[in-house]
Amino acid sequence: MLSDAFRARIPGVRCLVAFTGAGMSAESGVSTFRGEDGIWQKFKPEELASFDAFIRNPSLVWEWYAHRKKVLSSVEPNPGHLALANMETLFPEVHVITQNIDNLHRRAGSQRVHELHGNLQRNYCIDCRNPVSNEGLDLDAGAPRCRQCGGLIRPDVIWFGELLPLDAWDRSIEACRRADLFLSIGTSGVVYPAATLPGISRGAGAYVVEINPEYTALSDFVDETILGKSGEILPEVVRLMKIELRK
Ligand code: BJW
Ligand code: ZN
Repeated sequence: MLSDAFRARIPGVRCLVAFTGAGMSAESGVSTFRGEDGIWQKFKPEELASFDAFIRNPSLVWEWYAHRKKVLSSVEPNPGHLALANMETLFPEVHVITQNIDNLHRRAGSQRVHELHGNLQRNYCIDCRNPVSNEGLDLDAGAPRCRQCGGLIRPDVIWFGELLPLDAWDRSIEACRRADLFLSIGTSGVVYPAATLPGISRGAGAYVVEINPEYTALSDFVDETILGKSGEILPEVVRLMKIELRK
């Protein structure tokens, strides 16, 4: 399953970057965005995933996020998440750069997680910026309000047109520049600036491998694509990595 070129790289890996998207969590039961089963089939991104949409109709946007928070409260990391956490025992430095907001990498035990699009565990007031936990939210009466100032509370996620968190972005760029091996997992690679990361890492010398059941916008720009589900491929990659490292 691993090419000779991929295998040959493994013993020299000091820094590994896993860059993940919604497909990473598909086998945990979390919907992807695009494609046949994606949530954008049912909901329009421009009506839900922008600040303008939120201000236009906060209750509608909250209905969508309340539903997704509920889904996330009942899902578990899958064998793919666990395999990535396991890679930390094999290489000196492992970074997970994720576009996902589901917290599943941390729950699987990954230590260096850089969240580019926020985290659904957190919320904040758009006026006073006060952070609000999920436990502190009252979602029964439409869009929740801040207890300090009465402002609207929003989920701490990154919508279209918003800047990515600067610290997570800077740490990601640095890791991409240091990486010897870069795995792009379960992302369609169409959302920017996240989609620039595989190219940045490859330009700095990393061997870039994509893992996805389908070819994507990134496929022409990686060293190889392994076609398959991450929950099945990644445990096998770990097994083969261990064999290469024992040689
Ligand atoms: C499996 C699998 C299995 C299935 N195993 N794999 C024109 C050109 C270029 C850029 C732009 C443009 N117009 C606007 C922009 C900028 C815009 C952008 O990129 N738009 C493009 C869509 C055109 N980007 C932004 O606005 C970003 N900010 C920004 O640029 O700031 C600068 C700026 C400021 C002011 C003005 C203008 C610019 C912010 C982007 C924020 C993205 N937010 C979302 C929502 C997060 C919150 C939430 O979840 O509700 O992030 S959108 C959504 O897409 C989400 C995801 O993180 C992101 C990426 O999606 P992902 O993860 O790749 O999922 P899918 O569904 O696309 O793919 C899943 C893949 O899994 C598929 O390939 C499957 O095959 C695969 N798969 N099963 C492995 N078992
Ligand atoms: Zn407030």
